[in-house]
Amino acid sequence: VFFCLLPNQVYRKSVKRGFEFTLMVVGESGLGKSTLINSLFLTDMYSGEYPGPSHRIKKTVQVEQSKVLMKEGGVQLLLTIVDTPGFGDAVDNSNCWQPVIDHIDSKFEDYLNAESRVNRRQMPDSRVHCCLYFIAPSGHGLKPLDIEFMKRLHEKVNVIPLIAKADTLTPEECQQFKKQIMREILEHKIKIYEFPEMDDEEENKIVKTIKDRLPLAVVGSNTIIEVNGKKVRGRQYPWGVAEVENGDHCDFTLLRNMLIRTHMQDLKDVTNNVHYENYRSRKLAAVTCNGIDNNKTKGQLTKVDTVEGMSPIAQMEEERREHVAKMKKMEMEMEQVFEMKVKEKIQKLKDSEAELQRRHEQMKKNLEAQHKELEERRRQFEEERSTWETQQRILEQQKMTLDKNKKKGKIF
Ligand SMILES: Nc1nc2c(ncn2[C@@H]2O[C@H](COP(=O)(O)OP(=O)(O)OP(=O)(O)O)[C@@H](O)[C@H]2O)c(=O)[nH]1
Ligand SMILES: [Mg+2]
Repeated sequence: VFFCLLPNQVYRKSVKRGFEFTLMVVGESGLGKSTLINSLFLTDMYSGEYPGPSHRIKKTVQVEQSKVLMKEGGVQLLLTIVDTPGFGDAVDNSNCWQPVIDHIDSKFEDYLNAESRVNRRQMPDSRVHCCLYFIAPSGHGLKPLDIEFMKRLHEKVNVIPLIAKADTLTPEECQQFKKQIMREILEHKIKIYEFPEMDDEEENKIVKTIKDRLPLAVVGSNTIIEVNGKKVRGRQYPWGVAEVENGDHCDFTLLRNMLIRTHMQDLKDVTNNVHYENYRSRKLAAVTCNGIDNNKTKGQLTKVDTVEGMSPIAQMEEERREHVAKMKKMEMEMEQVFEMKVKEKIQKLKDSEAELQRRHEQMKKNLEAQHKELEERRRQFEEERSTWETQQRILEQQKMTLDKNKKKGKIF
């Protein structure tokens, strides 16, 4: 309902591609995780009475994903909610975080694989962008299991701590409890999600409010109750109603607005730039630090073949030397080929020059021969002509003599 108010630039991008966001809930069993995500985003609600056993939310026994498509003013938000089974109720709670950690890692892995594919234009992002960590409203601070669990999560995902079932604490108790938890988080160096400063002054006020109220205290309910003629989500008690969306009763509305309105993009950015990068470099470290530090890189990280008895540094140095030698050899070969080619070309040019010369000579000779022949024919012709002219002259003279004699009448 609120993400139509996302910053303009983000908004335009989201209109085009739709928005993908994944939210995870983690915490001890029975703290109302499933109920809260239902209250936050899912629509199944029961009006009136408290739902009968068949309608109640069942205990979550495995990691479950549900998707909700939200639309508002043309913007699509595909929200993935990861519900995880609560822990702490088994006799042995060691490794109870494993299914959760595995899920987060597997989503990073999917993304890494998608990234190395050629066509990267339509990359689905199913990485977990935010993890709501539920703390029991005990009033006595964090349990060792909480500390351990959050420490395993904080390098992998944005952790936002919540006080579950805040309606079970009085406002004063709740205040005290919040302070104590923040002290312990600091003391144990648990890195929870840091709310960034915003450009907008209005939003900065919200950020300050959130920071002051951490960990956010929440109440979940799937029941609609009428309060002063208005239908609200709440929990009915003999002494009154705890209203889910009432800012005086808990921080539910603050949490929801923060998630889908003001901080969704930053949660995604931090996931990509910090947690995912960490995952990638851890993977890379497992590949490059193969030999030396197997203790640190055990687990799902893959070990790469090493040369027997060689330290990684020496191996890298060796590889570098091999590479340099290979390049030198290639360079030399290329130079040789080049020289040969140049020689060939020069020879070809020389050949064709000689050929041209030869043809030139031939043509010259031909011309000279033709010239000589013409001269010869000309000379012959001149000779013939002069012979003919001489004959002609003799004939003329003979004729003239004949004519003279005719006139004299001497003949006949
Ligand atoms: N008082 C109170 N009770 C709540 C609240 N939210 C949920 N509950 C109740 O707590 C019980 C457990 O709720 P679930 O939502 O199933 O708890 P969960 O954390 O998902 O439990 P697991 O799946 O076992 O981890 C139910 O009876 C809920 O009605 C709350 O905010 N206040
Ligand atoms: Mg559950």
